[in-house]
Amino acid sequence: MLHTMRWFGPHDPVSLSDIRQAGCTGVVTALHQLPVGEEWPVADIRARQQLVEADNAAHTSLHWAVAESLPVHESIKKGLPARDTYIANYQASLRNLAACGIRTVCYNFMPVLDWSRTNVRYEMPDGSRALRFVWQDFAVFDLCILKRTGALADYEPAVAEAARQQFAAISAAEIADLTNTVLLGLPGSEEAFELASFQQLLDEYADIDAAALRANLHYFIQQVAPVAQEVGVNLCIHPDDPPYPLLGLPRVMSTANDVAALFAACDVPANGLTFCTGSLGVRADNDLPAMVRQFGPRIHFIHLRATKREENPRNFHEADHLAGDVDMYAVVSELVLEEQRRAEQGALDSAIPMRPDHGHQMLDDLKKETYPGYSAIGRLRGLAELRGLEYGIRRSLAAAGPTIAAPAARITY
Ligand code: DNO
Ligand code: MN
Repeated sequence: MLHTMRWFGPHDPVSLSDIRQAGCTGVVTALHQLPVGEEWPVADIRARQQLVEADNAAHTSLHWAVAESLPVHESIKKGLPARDTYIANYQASLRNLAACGIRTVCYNFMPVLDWSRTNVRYEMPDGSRALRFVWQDFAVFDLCILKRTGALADYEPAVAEAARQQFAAISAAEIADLTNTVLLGLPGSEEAFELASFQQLLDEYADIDAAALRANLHYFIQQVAPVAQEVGVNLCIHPDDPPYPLLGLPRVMSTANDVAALFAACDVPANGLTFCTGSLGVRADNDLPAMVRQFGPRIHFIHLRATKREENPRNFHEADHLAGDVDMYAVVSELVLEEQRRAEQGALDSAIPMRPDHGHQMLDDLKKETYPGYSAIGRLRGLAELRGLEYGIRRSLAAAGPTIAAPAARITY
């Protein structure tokens, strides 16, 4: 695997030097400063690339390996007439990224909100802080703060009642905190929202059910994947996070069937997947090692983290990277085997870019302002554990003998 970390650009409190010292050679970044839907000009891409590479003469080399995310404009998700203009911009951005040598592009197709949590400071038993999603807390936001039209139908009566009681008992500060966590957006989300105008954004999806959203996704991929294929870019959709509908909005990238339908809609290798174990692993009915076997050649990017479901199966928190519900040994073994198959088939570069997706806020970072999920030390710990796991798997596969070809060593210690 190509070890990478996300970098939010010059304002990120985690520096490129930190990322290099964590053991990465790849950087995952995006032109967050550009409005969603605009073409990414070559000059802006090059400028970001130069920042990433600025210190390479003096130190080990870093390069911009993955664009995450090249966001999809809401007009495309809603299937509005304006979508064709935004799709043309998207195609132009893909060509521009390819011209700069950036060949992996991640996106998602979640309506309105990107990833969602209800708590970004959940205390773990060891004192570190994790991200957590609690269905009842989300109901507090939805039913009592936002007061969304039709929300009641989405919650079990007992959850709705408990949410009302909880709302009556919490402080104004806690209400503000929950509102900000949901609406102001988590790192990487391209937009922040205001409570007063939020219902309007949801209303625009009133006539868009899962089938309509899926049709809009398939229309999009049929326009952009052939361009990606032509210019040598691997597109990779990020799964829904969490992988079930929120706020009455449909979600169509949560299961193996969703992925298979996307691939069938435009059957070119460039139409691929970001294999995010933390997102897919929230659903007990997703068999992750089997999904790696099913979609192997189409996995163009990997996010590794572990989520732990709680008593209410819709609740989860982000556990230590190897410690959640997903069998990370099995998943990483399948991914290593996929890379071996690529090497055996003569792929020039069989290493799939991988990043530790989030980490706990811990040690010195507890005293710092950090982007939730993206502090340095927790991700460094996660990457170190994952590299160790990968290394052990590679060594034991090599020791198993010539029936399984050992790939060229990717990790040097
Ligand atoms: C969730 C987060 C998100 C994700 C984007 C991809 O797992 O890492 O920022 O990367 O939604 O488009
Ligand atoms: Mn992810």
